[in-house]
Amino acid sequence: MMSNKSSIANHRAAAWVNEMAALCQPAAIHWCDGSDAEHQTLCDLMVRSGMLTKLNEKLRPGSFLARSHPSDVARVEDRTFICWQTPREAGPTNHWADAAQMKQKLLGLFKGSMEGRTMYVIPFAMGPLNSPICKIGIEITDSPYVVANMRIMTRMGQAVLDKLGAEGAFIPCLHSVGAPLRPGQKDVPWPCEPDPKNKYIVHFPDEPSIWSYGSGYGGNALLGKKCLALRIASVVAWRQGWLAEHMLVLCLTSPAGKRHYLAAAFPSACGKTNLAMMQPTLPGWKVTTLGDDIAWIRIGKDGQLYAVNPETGFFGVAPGTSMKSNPNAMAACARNTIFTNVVLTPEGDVWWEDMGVPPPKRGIDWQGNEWTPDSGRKGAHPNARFTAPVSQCPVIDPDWQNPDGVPLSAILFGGRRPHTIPLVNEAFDWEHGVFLGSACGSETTAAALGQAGVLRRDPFAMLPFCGYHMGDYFAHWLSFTQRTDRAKLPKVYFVNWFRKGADGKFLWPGYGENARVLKWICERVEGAGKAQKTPIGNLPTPDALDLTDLRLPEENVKDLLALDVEGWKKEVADVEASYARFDGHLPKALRDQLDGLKKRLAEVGH
Ligand code: SAT
Ligand code: MN
Repeated sequence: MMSNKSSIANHRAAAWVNEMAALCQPAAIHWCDGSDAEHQTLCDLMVRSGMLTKLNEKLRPGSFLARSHPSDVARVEDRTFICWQTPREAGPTNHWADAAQMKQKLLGLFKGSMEGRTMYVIPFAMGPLNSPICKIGIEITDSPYVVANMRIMTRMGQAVLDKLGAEGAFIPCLHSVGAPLRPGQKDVPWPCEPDPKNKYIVHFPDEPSIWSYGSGYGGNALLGKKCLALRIASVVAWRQGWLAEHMLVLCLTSPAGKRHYLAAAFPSACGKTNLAMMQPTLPGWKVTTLGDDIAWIRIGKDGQLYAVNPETGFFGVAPGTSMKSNPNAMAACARNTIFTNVVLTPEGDVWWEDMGVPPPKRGIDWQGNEWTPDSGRKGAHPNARFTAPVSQCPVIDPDWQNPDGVPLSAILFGGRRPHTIPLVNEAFDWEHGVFLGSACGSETTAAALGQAGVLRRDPFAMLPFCGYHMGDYFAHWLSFTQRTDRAKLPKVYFVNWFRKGADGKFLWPGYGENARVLKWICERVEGAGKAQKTPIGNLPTPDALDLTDLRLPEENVKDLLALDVEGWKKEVADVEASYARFDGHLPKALRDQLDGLKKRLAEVGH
């Protein structure tokens, strides 16, 4: 078999690649070095095969458009498996499968799966290469689209092989789109397994290893991201005493130059990218970005929690991204970007719904069909994405690659909650904060296949990403009071930009105005900032938020900060129902939190 590398220093890596090649039967093997020349060759190849369309070099330099198969547009949570020894270890929120049986199934699926295709070997690192937290993976894939995306999303190529050396350990990640090319068979633009029931995103946490079959899309196929940096890393973190979280990381700098680093967990497609790089409307305040999706958090030498973004790219939702909602994301994806499932304009540029510019009179929609704005159909898929380098974000934080990470002042949880949940709520202490995280709920979005817009409990925004028993995960969070001085732990908040009024309209303008909430959080962290103790947490007093020049009706502010006792009673019942599934694994401290909240609500009810 043809390969561009006859020998590599790491014998385990070489042996594993040979073994997988014997299984998958590719026509050739290509070890990726991550170079510009390699990237160019791969993009040319994909343009020829129809997988990529080159965008207008003047309007969108170095950028491409891909259109996925219509069945392959989002993560497939139903087809995502965690193979622990027993289902108990995976817990009630994961799909468990018996490791031996699943391996047999996968060996059958992967047998000959790369026939007629090139097998790409991608050495990649999550986290800065010089960071103690850095983890190395090797992804084998038959998708050049995956290679091009991994090059943006991770540190990838020769430097990683060098770091791996002869003896270094790596996490094997095997991926195939599951569409072998028989001799003479014509390829399609987006090969994949069209039958959703035949896709498998499988994790073996004990090995650890990742096997992904049948999908070429984002979180299913870029295995460094959700599979390694969240599901597998959450398990490693649990064992080693750190945290792998679905969080953005930002730095908020006050007009006086005081800096606070914040991490925030919201479910997929709930505005993490927008918050991570927002432009504060408050004069003199500045946000700089460290990451928009994943944070690895460790206790530093000084006892504080330090966060590292293990990624190097943004895999952001395109629809809704505009100069108004997120000018920094617009700048980040102005060049060297891969767009997936957006509209192609006649000029060779891209467009999507709520981009803030008029749609082209005609274009090609995400399915490759002629499209006009009055066709009654969406031009871009609601989960259309841009893959853009973090380095292109105009407000990138100078410490975003700091190997030790940045010290967190506060941790925020949030979700899409049209009712009940106030704009911002401060936890009384760490345990109460963990309770708020465990009770996280949100309306579902297009980021995962399935119905959008229904409320589901998504503890810590980790429901699809926690690799072990969620009850044990809660206990792990609670254990941090024993791992460090409680006073050094970040303060915890729950925020909700999505509360609606009786007229169904959002009460809060969101985006850059969210800086007003962040400002209050920083004031609280510093021991100032006015708050009132309520049964659910500390809420800002009516005059505590800086609403200068906001021109928001007073009614809205009142409603946003109102304590909806009846709504909260329902909330408590719903959280209690969601806890039932954790049975013996639910920490007593959280049961106590729930009981305490119930009691406090009952008292105001009288
Ligand atoms: O999982 S993806 O990386 O495709 C995006 C998300 O759902 O957060
Ligand atoms: Mn995400």
